[in-house]
Amino acid sequence: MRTDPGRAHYSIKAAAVAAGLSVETVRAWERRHGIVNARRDRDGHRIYTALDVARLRRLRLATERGHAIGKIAQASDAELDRMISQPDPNRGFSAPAQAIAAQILGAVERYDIEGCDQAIAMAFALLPLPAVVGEVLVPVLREVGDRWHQGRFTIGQERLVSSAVRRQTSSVLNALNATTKGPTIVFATLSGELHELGILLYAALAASRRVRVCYLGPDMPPREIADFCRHVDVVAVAISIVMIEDLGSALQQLATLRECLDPATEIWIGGAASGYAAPAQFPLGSVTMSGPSDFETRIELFGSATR
Ligand code: B12
Repeated sequence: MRTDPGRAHYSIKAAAVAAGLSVETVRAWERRHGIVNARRDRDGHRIYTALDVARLRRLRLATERGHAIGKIAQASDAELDRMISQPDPNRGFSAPAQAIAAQILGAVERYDIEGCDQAIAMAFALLPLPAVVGEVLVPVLREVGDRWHQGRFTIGQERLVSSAVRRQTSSVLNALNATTKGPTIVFATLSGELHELGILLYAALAASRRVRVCYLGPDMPPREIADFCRHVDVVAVAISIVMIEDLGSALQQLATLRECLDPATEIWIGGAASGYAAPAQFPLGSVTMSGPSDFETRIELFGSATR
């Protein structure tokens, strides 16, 4: 099953929420800058396609990087993607986060297992969870990956840090999840995708927002995920796609997942490789998330619908 990206099916409210904007902003951008050409339904209300939503989201991300909407309103999607992929000049990580990240990397350089564990524990103890994820662990994991790729870190050093991150994030997730009841979001990666830390960190973020989380982990066949969801009160399945080479397989598996899941269950998709697929390649009922702000918006919506 495939999304028809040209089919208009979002109201202005749904489109604004999905793009991370307010309805007023969408209206003002349309009026002043003609950003998308929304069609009208029989009652005269604006309706938006998945392509419109993707464009609105790109425009939002570019404006968050300091580009004036008037200057970028007519930019192509490829130009907007280039703007979005530049390092964010407004995003200064806090000094404590930077110091802890440096401490973790120093410990890994020295093969200091306890030092690495202590520095990660310090991040969880001292910083709010979004900062632990966004300012410490993700940058550290990316740096470790780059050093491994350049031959400056061994596989053992990569394992040292990734297993410490997995252990400590899992225990934070379990503690947060212990008292939360209600509809659940399932987190997993598909068959063949072994990179689980992105989805684990996002599971912890969701649990910290008082959402019940079920973490199934990596390498899950789509039919098994769907089977699990039939036994639990699941509202969304969050999937991470990291390996670009495996994107084709991931898209096929997502189609299978969609076929087997209850149509009301959303599929949330993130991870480094997910941005390489066009919106039309994802099945109907999927929500692609380019970063923490999309995720937080969705969690907020989900929370307000179930509270
Ligand atoms: C740890 C690691 C591993 C571990 C994973 C252990 C584990 N338990 O997860 C192991 C050893 C298994 C591994 C194996 C491999 N790896 Co590796 N690995 C990494 C490393 C260092 C960290 C991965 C990670 O956790 N990243 C940090 C996460 C937190 O970032 P992220 O995935 O981009 O996700 C972010 C967002 O996208 C978001 N997110 C992610 N998912 C989702 C989902 C939703 C719904 C939402 C809302 C958000 C979201 O969360 C994150 C925070 O913003 C990366 C380096 C890197 N740059 O990431 C390489 C890296 C991903 N690996 C790489 C490679 C090449 C491999 C191997 C092929 C190596 C090999 N020759 O065997 C295998 C492939 C295994 C497989 N089939 O999956 C490459 C991938 C390049 C590519 N082609 O895409 C990287 C980038 C390293 C590099 N610089 O070359 N790896």
